[in-house]
Amino acid sequence: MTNEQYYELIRPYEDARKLIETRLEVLSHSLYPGRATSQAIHNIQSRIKGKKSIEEKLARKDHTPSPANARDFLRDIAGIRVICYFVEDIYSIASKLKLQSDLVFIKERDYVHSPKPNGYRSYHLVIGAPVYCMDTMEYFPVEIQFRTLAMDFWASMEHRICYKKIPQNREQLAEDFLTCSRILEEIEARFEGYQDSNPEDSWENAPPSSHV
Ligand code: 0O2
Repeated sequence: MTNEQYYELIRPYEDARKLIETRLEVLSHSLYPGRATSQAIHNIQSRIKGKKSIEEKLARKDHTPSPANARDFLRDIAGIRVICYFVEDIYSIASKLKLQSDLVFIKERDYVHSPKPNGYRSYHLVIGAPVYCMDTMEYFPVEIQFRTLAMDFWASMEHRICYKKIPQNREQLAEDFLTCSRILEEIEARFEGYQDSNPEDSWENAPPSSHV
């Protein structure tokens, strides 16, 4: 794939990425009306897959690295990572996004309910976003990875240290990462218990004359 072909390939994916990111931002501050300071999302990161990374992924899937194959076989050229506070936020946002009638559902993988054997937890949703160009419209896939802060901490460290690598003392490391994943899940559940213990900004508890 030449550089020119790559830049032409990614243009509509960039438009699709922006569209979905804006939808997520709006959902984040409108999801819990009445909880003035409680946004569901801690932060959003996004990226367009680089040329080398596209070519390597196509090679791993036994396809030649052409723009046509990238369009046909890759669903994560546009990627968004949504870091939430609580597991409940992940499902609330994802379900609201799936209800938006101009978007199309492509696929999901729920590694929160069913973690991968290595301890990886995340909820992946691939959504088709409409991109209009002159008289035509086409859907482009955007992969959204929903994680809590704890899931993201684990996945970022695992990506850095183990993912797609063959580190020394591999078995011990795998065991340690699995243990850490479980510990983080427990810590996350503990924080979930504190979730409703600070209701000072809830409308229900505000005195009649207060202004927020
Ligand atoms: P990178 O380097 O992050 O871009 P696919 O592989 O996308 O064709 P599949 O099976 O649907 O097909 O993928 P899945 O399971 O939804 O995973 C896709 C992405 O999730 C990966 O992208 C990673 O970003 C992340 N992921 C999946 N498993 C793990 C894991 O065990 N550890 C970590 N840290 N991340 C994981 P890429 O393209 O593989 O990698």
